[in-house]
Amino acid sequence: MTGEFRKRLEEMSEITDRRLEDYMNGVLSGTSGQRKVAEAMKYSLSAGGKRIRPVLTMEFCRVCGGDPEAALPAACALEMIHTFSLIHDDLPCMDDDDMRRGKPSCHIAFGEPTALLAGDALLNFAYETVCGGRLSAETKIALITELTKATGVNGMIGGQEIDTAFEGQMDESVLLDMYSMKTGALLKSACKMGCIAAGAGDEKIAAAELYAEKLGLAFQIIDDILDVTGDEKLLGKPIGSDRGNEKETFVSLNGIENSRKTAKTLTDDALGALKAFENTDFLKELTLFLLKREY
Ligand code: GRG
Repeated sequence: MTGEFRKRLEEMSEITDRRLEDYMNGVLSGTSGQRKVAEAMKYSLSAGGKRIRPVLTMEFCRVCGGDPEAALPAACALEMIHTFSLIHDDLPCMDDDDMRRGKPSCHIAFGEPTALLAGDALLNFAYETVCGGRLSAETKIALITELTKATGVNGMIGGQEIDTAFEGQMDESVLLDMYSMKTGALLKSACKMGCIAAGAGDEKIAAAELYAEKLGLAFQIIDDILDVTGDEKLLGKPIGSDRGNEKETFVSLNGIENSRKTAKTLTDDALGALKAFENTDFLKELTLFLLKREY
């Protein structure tokens, strides 16, 4: 990992953090009786996290010739939806996890009803955020269409339903479909929304989609590996918690070494899809960073 890459990654993540803070301060300034839910939104959103989705959006916008700043509202909206999914995922009715991003989960800090509402409010505020900013109305509609599809019943929420409701032993093809929906759909949107914000054509959008499909699966397989081998302090949550001990993961079906090999192959495929773009040094390093990540 070059120093230049790390510096830019930090810069982009700080730009996202600052804008998210501005949005949350705006939300807080208009509250009275509902202040607790706004505080819960801000608490979970500012608890850290790698900010991978916003970075992907801004970077795909840049490699498509757009201004990453114009994609920032969309990038922040993705982080809001991601954070909403983590808040709900930690609830007792889902994975029932007490720690997230190194801090007590939202429902531990604010109580279950407020955590549920904070997730709902972040989801709604994400769409309000995409409606702001300086892109054309047509581009904003394209961005919102992409985001709703990725989040909805045939995307992240559908993937979560398969994960929680599936009975019996999950075979690999069902597991991979579930991963593509639960984790992959939002990552795919992050890449595609960067292209859309830049006004890119169908060919570029299709290449971003292919890149993200491969990256999304590699990302979730690495997540499974870290859930077995990771360091709880670095991960900010207990290991062994992601899908519950009794559920299949890519690692439980294939073992750690084979899972690492598959993640590497998927990463190589993702790198191949970047050939459709120019100036991809940062994206290449990011793709490799995600393969080797420890958190
Ligand atoms: C509407 C009821 C309702 C639920 C929403 C809960 C849910 C649907 C979806 C859960 C999706 C989920 C938790 C997917 C896991 C994806 C994943 C690998 C998360 C970790 O992402 P990182 O590593 O996390 O980017 P940080 O903390 O770095 O942002």
